[in-house]
Amino acid sequence: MNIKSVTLSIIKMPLKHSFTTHLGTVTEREAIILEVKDSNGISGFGEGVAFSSPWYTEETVQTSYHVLKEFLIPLLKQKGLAHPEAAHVLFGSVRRNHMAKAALETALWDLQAKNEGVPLSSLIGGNKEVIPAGVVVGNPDVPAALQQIEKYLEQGFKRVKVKISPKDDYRYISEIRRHFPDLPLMADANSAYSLEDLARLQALDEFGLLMIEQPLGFDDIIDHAKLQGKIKTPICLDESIVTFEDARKAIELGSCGVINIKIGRVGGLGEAKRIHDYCLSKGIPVWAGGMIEFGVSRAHNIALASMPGFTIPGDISGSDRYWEEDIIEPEIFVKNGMVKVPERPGIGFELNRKRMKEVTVFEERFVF
Ligand code: OSB
Ligand code: MG
Repeated sequence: MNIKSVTLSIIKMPLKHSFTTHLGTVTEREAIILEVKDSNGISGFGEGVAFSSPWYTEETVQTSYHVLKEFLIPLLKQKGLAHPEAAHVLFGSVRRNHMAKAALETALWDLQAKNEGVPLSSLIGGNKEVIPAGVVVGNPDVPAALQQIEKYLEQGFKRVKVKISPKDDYRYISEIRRHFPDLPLMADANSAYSLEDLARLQALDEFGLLMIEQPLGFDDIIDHAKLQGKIKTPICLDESIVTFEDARKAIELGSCGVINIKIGRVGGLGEAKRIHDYCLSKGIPVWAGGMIEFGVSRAHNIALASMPGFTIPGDISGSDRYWEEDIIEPEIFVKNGMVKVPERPGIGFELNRKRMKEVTVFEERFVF
């Protein structure tokens, strides 16, 4: 790869509807859009998915920016890179900071695919033409949640995920189940419970949830194994799996039956692929998680979800789920509950430069 420049743009956009978990409410989204340019004049795009504050993981927009500017971009400039597969080793001298690494690494994957003239999905071994769309409802108010679910089902979404906490779980899920008895439904707790809540979690077994996501500690795989032995609903891990080794250990311990893979959380597409391959070999289904992201990250998620082990609809919705106008063209849309995997080279979407101008709050270019 012959990189000539890297451009970092911090963008900011309000959400169409606020998104609530027990950890807080998101009403506005900041992110870093990263563009790498090579000597062929080709551009690759990545998105830094850290939030403005460290509520989901320890990273923020500002920490990612700092790590990219002071460490990752200089490493790439000084040492160069033969293939995006090697980025994991190149960035190995920087501990964690996975979302910062993934922002740059995913842009390199897009660039590589474009140089080879193939869709990113094909380059990483994807074999699907369309993928099923799933949607997340982040609204603790029952009537509002029911109304949203109704609307999403009309749009054809294949699976609905809701956010739960011990404050109001049984009533919340039972109301949804009463209105939608056959809905493929799952619940994400974002670590709202502890083992002391065992009875509450066992009570949810009766609702036939597809899975319960990250009920216990954000960094735990031990208590999750204990819990999985005592509840029927499969546990899906999100926050706890930040490396391939975490996935291997969680599966060996029996901490989960399903894994949610997020490219940003695990530090890049290469690591996401390794986790996918391992889970496929162990019969553990995976799905692509969401980060309330813009189109660039959504496009990378679509490529990821085209791989054979992604057998469950992920948190993949269209551009219009959160945004009045996305930063890519064409926008991503859901048709009959499915999203098309692009056939054009790379991520298959262009950056909408006009929209980028409207939402960019800071920009800096690093020339190699
Ligand atoms: O826990 O999966 C999560 C969004 C932001 C941070 C964490 C999570 C989420 C979601 C996905 O639930 C929402 C989406 O992108 O549609
Ligand atoms: Mg989650």
